[in-house]
Amino acid sequence: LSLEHDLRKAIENQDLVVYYQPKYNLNNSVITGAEALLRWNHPDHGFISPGVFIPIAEETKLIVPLERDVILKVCKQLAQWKKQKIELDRVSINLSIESIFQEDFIDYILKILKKYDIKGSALEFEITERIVMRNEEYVNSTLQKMRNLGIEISIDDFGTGYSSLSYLHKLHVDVLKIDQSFISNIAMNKAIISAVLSMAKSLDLKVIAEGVETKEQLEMLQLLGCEVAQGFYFSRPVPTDQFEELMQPGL
Ligand code: G
Ligand code: G
Ligand code: MN
Ligand code: NA
Repeated sequence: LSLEHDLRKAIENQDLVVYYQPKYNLNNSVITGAEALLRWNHPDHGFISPGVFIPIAEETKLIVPLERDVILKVCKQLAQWKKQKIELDRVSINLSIESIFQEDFIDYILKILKKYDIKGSALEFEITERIVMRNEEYVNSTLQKMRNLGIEISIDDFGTGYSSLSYLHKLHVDVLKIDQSFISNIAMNKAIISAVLSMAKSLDLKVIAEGVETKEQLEMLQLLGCEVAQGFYFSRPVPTDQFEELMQPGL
């Protein structure tokens, strides 16, 4: 209950910061994009994990202003990076179902894109498999509206839900993010990852492997033909100044 109060204050006081975790193209080791991840530096308790405060934010609907703030911060940062000639294909933002269900959500995105002169194609929204697989008309039409703006949609934690694979071509998504549980036990999951990759190829979906922590996992992914990955092996989620350093490997 007190965390709810504190979270409300934190949103007002701008105590939440966005960290960025790079995504790598495995063919050339270039950073192609990043995932935006919230961090809360609490005045008394220090860093509180989103694993703790996101569920509270969802229960209390604070997730809506919270995620709008993330969208704003990311677009503002992208405008800044553009000035600094730091170029990324896309930054992805995790979205909850509550945000998607807000009637004025698309209007909000349009407003922010315009404010910072950012193209929709600079953004990607990550939505969990559970939400996407509900395949609700309202959600699908909202996802399609986002895609019409050039925004890509990815299925986060792919493989942990109960998705029928034959169903994927009907969904309004662009990217599958293979859940880290498959990567952490990659020797056991080779056949599954391989199947996901070939299915994605035939459905014209992109694939990214999440949670890559070791060289062995990376090499196995390369062997299987996975082209993009993120994980602690490359970098943890980092604040903007550290991310900028990662973008300039020569310096
Ligand atoms: O980075 P970390 O492992 O601490 O994140 C924990 C969880 O919090 C992850 O599931 C991540 O997707 C989620 N998360 C981080 N930022 C956001 C956000 O802005 N919105 C939503 N819905 N989830 C987020
Ligand atoms: O639910 P989502 O996939 O958005 O969660 C992303 C979370 O995964 C973040 O909290 C991020 O810190 C965490 N993460 C990113 N890379 C790794 C990794 O290599 N290993 C582990 N254990 N967690 C990771
Ligand atoms: Mn995610
Ligand atoms: Na994930």
